[in-house]
Amino acid sequence: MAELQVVVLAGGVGAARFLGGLVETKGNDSDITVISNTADDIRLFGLQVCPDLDSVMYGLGGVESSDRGWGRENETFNTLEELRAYKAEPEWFQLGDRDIATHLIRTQMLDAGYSLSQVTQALCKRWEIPATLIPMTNERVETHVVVDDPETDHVKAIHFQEWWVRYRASLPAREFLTIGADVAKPAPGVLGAIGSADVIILPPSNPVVSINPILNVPGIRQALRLANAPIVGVSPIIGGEVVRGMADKCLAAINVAATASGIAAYYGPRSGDGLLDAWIVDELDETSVKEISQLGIKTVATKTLMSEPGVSKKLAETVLELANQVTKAKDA
Ligand code: FO1
Repeated sequence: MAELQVVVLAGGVGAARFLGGLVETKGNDSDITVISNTADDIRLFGLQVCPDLDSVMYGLGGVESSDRGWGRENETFNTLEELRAYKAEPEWFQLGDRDIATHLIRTQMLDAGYSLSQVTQALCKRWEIPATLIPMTNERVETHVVVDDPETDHVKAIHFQEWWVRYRASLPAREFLTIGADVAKPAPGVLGAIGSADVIILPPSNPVVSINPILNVPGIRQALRLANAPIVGVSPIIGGEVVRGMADKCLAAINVAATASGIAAYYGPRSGDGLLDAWIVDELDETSVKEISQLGIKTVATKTLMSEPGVSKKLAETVLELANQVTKAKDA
């Protein structure tokens, strides 16, 4: 039997955890392509840091820090201490010693003329990850957040990482700008993977700053809309609350309710001008199933809290089962 072609759009820790479950359930008889957000990327101390690519790489490599949700396990911070002793800016972002090695190699290869896709492929070789990880684009795209400067009260745009890490999303966001996206091209392999997929998954990632930048790269949203494969999403909300991070602050800025149904409506049904064929909500949000189904999105409720053992595998099974049902219904 031909391998199942699975495409996952990824950003951050929720995607990395989901992918762990997907590999557990389908690792040997599927071909998984992960298209990662790169708009969180930032150059610091001369190093190109790619948080979402690294979350997936470390997560599937089994070396991520599960406490922090980013960076490496068994990490030390000696270089950071030295940088701080020199009063090197910025002081609000932490880089671990092991993690720095990844950024050093990435930056060296980029500066030597390799594309981000080529560099990512080279880095992933070390970890033997059971998926193909590709950046959404090889061009520079960054999320900037428009805020009122707390010092001057003037409006200014700051890098997403400064808003997220330095200010813990406490400055009300007026707008999110995906700088560079309008002139970016999808990285090689992105459109082909979407076109030949059997299943496309939006894992429980932040819709505004993780998934939206991917959709903003010209050609990607359209390829998703035209794909033969069903698109199944997982809600990042549990019991009416964001699971981790500060996604509610991002959603508020674009006037989307931080609820399972608010986010489903934001992505929209594929039968309209949106993306979703199916949507999985947490069992605590079961009351929203009817309302979301009425939008034309096949919806089921199940356990989605992936810090509990076995849940990510079960969730991945539910996603694949739902995709299968959508495909069968379409073919009937
Ligand atoms: N998140 C933090 O809250 N504080 C940090 O100092 C920090 C450093 C960091 C370094 C490398 C990396 O790959 C990720 C890092 N993150 C840190 C996580 C990152 O800010 C994000 O959570 C995302 O970009 C959102 O997905």
